[in-house]
Amino acid sequence: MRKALLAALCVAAVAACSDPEKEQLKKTTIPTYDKTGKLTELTYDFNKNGKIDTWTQMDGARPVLTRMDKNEDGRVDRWEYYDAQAQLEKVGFSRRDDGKPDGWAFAGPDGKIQKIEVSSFSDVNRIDRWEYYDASGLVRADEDTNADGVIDKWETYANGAVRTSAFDENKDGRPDRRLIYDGARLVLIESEPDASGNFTKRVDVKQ
Ligand SMILES: [Ca+2]
Ligand SMILES: [Ca+2]
Ligand SMILES: [Ca+2]
Repeated sequence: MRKALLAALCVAAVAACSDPEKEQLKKTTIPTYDKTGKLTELTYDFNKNGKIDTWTQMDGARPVLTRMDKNEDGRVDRWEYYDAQAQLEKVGFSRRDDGKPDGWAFAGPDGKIQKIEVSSFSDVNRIDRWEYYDASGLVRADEDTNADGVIDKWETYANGAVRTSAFDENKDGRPDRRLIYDGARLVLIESEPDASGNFTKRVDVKQ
């Protein structure tokens, strides 16, 4: 997006574009200013088909939030949030594709996804699932399944498949039961944790 924004910002100055290209860019790059003359929004045609698909909320020269309709179906499907230093902070997406963000991806220093926050309420202030990633992909997910603000489900993943899944069943904030998988196969059920949280009961699942 930074590239798109830069292109948009220097639309008047760019000499490298051909004239029709420049004309189209001019038509789809529409600035909006408030009463004091401060730039508040800038549009852009990201896929260069002549139709505006990107709207960036601006605080003067600083981008705040970019909304994109990448497939141009009339519903926003990508949100880019910038911090006070105009650095990309997180990218929102809509798993339901209903025009509202319900997941937010955070990148690590290498640019790869490090964490995804998910809200089943499509509300950035009501996150109920936290996914953690490393180079191999998803490694861990914590979830608040009953929306009481306390995590009650913990999963670990290996090679894209769930490895362990632990549940808090008596609402004390600690896991009471843990299911161990081998591939997609449930192999072990642990339960009855002692005071320090170690499971005292183990049941092998016979196949
Ligand atoms: Ca477009
Ligand atoms: Ca869309
Ligand atoms: Ca909970």
